[in-house]
Amino acid sequence: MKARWDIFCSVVDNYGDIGVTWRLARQLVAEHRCDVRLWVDDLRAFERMCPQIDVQQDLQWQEGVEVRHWPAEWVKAPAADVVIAAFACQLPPDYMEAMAERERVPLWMNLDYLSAEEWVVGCHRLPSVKFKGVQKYFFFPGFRAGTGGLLREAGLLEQRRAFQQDPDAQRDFLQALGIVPAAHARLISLFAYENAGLASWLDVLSTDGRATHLLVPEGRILGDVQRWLGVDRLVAGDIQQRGVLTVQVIAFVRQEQYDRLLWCCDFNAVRGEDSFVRAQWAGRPLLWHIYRQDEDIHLDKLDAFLAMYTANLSPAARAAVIGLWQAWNTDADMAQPWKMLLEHGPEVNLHAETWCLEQALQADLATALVQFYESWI
Ligand code: TRH
Repeated sequence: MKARWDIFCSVVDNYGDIGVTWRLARQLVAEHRCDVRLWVDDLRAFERMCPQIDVQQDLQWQEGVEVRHWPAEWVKAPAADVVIAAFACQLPPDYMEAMAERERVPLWMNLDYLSAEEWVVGCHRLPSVKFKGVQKYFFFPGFRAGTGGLLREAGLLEQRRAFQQDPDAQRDFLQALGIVPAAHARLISLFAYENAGLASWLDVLSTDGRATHLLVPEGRILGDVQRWLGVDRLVAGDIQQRGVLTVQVIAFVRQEQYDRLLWCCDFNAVRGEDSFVRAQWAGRPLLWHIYRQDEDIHLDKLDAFLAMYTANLSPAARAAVIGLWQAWNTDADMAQPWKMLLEHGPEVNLHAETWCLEQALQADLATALVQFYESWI
């Protein structure tokens, strides 16, 4: 019998909550033959990365996943064999009752936030709270051995490599999105939150010795881009030129297309959680805009990742990567750190692929969840 999984996603803000759960749901269906119901409280956020979503439908099937609108007024539904509360979201009280009423109680997990901090290893798979005999467990994704790993579909790296070795496929893909970079221009994607340091980075890119074509998906950073360009309102399709820098605004694309976009770029600025992981699988150098948390605790997370990521770089390249990422995450001036990074370009490029391969040695998150369930029953 196929195991039935319920994944609960409450969209707090932005796209990471739905981005992660949608990716996980699809993978459980496609690679582990699970029956998956994905409960989402905000179908509009979902629609951005999956345009075939019908926001009016409470129940629909998408790529083998039963997508359910998670209504404010809960309608009774039987509990599944495995229940995932993504990012510590609160399950409907009636659903919790349904879990407790089952003959065999379900495996209930909190799928936590991604962090490279060491303590994650000690907490991964630990029991959390209990509700009427139903035990909840912590499940932590992560970069270290002993965590739940990262979302990575089977064959992803092979597909990525084939695409990166096929200039025609890349050109056709970009052209279909209206992107035609000049020959030899450096292609950069920019997905970030508001950032006061952006202007200094754009200044240096516009006066650099090499041309840059910057792709900016519509979103939160656009205000800073507009201010730097001195224009009122940018929309998808707009292209502006300043010195050797071309700035192109692009529409938010489907998740699979966003992967390909990252694969095409020489450098990717990403944010949050899911785009951050996808940029690592792209095997290209990246810059992470971490999601801000109270009391700057996100900076500990940033340092923990940087310590791991740069451990095998030469001291000078390590300092360059750390300097750039720290500047970006503290709204500091980006000019000098960017120039430093360029000086170590070849080493940092090579390292991006090595890091990707090292991370791919771990079991992926979906497999780790399935294995946990199998060992639990
Ligand atoms: O959007 P994010 O900032 O999301 C989150 C949320 O804020 C969440 O609450 C917080 O906990 C988390 O960050 C840390 O960044 P993220 O995680 O990268 O999610 C973006 C998703 O959008 C990801 O799945 C990739 C997808 N995407 C597309 O599908 N198409 C696009 O064009 C772009 C730019 C992104």
